[in-house]
Amino acid sequence: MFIDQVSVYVKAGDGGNGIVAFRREKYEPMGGPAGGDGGNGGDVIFEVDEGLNTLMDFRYNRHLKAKNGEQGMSKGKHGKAAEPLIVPVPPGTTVVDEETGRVIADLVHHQQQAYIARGGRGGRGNIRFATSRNPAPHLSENGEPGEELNIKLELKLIADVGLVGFPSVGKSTLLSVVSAAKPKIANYHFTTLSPNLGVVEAEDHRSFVMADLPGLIEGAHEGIGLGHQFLRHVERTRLLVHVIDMAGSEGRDPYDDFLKINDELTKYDASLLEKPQIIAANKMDMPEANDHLKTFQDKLTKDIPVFPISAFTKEGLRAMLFSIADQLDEIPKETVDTETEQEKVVYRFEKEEEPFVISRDSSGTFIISGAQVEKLFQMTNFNHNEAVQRFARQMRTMGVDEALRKRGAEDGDIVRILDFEFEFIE
Ligand SMILES: Nc1nc2c(ncn2[C@@H]2O[C@H](COP(=O)(O)OP(=O)(O)OP(=O)(O)O)[C@@H](O)[C@H]2O)c(=O)[nH]1
Ligand SMILES: [Mg+2]
Repeated sequence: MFIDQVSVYVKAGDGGNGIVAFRREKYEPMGGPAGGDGGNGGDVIFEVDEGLNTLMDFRYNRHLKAKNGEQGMSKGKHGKAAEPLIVPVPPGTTVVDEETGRVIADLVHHQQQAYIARGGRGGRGNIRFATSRNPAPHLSENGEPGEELNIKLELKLIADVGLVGFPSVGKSTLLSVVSAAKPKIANYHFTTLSPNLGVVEAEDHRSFVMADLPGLIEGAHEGIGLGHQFLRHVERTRLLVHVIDMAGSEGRDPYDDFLKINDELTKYDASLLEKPQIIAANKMDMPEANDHLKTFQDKLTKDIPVFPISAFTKEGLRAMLFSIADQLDEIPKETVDTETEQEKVVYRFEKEEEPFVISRDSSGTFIISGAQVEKLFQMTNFNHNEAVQRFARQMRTMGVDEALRKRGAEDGDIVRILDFEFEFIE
């Protein structure tokens, strides 16, 4: 129901280029091939960190790029492979391919990993192309480009903290000043008709999810007012923040409010009162609030912490948020039930595509596109004639020549792949 969503671009590292080199040692002026392979590019891997509960970090970091592999070196040395980029995500994160809508991964338990984008393979150096017929090849391969894609991350939010209290005590106002949520605020009852969730970040960067619930009144458990339908959201929270209008702006007695709301909660479900509760004594900016607070504290028999605050002036909020974060640290999250704990499918990122597609632009140029040919093209080092010849052979084997001929290509026609143009030669 409540979904935190963010779009992110991911790019795995490109493989390093292989190189063309020859041994040149003292007594061996023109030795054999010695060009090393490029290292593999880094993968982009998501890993569940159970300490996280929001996608907030991604809002400031929408581009995730793994490093490229190193180039091959002379003397047959391989380039170093790049380390994978491991990105922590909160449990419950679903990763969707933005283009196809396909679910790439469902990340559930601690340290579960999923490959989101694969790093490119390192290109081969000329050592690897040596054969008995061509012992000194002037041919190497460029690295394979790393996978790149746009993804959408989705996190189903479960509130850690629920705000309960009478209508108009300032629950929505409170949520609006401690989170980016923009709930409707007004001085009439039942302004809030359905729960609003916001992600709250304490100043030390601990964060939690807070739900602003519709106001409760006497008889809510029997369906009076907006009724009890929202109390089920309260059931799933770990901590209740009982918001009280300490100014008594509507003529009610604050302590009486406190008893009545707790009574409603108990009648709905007695276990609700076992949840840890703190009291947010709100509207302390009003002149009469201080006297009320004293009386309230005198009457309060339960050992519940009271935080005098003003959602208006933001006074007292910092201390309250710290205390909430501290308490949440102590309260375990609902344990994932064993059924969902069982092997979750991790969907791998693979594209099924035509190896190539031929089209023509308005000037009649043939355009060859498609991931597979484009990859071959990018892996070809056109500085070496032998590499160019190899590329031509690969195209022929894939059936590109044949297909071009069928589309009517003739000697001398212009063919383009990416930004590279060449002539078609029968
Ligand atoms: N003086 C003062 N007024 C406040 C404070 N917090 C909220 N208010 C006012 O109280 C009124 C009700 O605020 P809301 O945040 O809509 O109250 P609510 O608890 O969400 O109300 P419902 O959604 O109807 O249950 C608004 O007019 C607010 O401006 C505060 O700290 N001081
Ligand atoms: Mg409200």
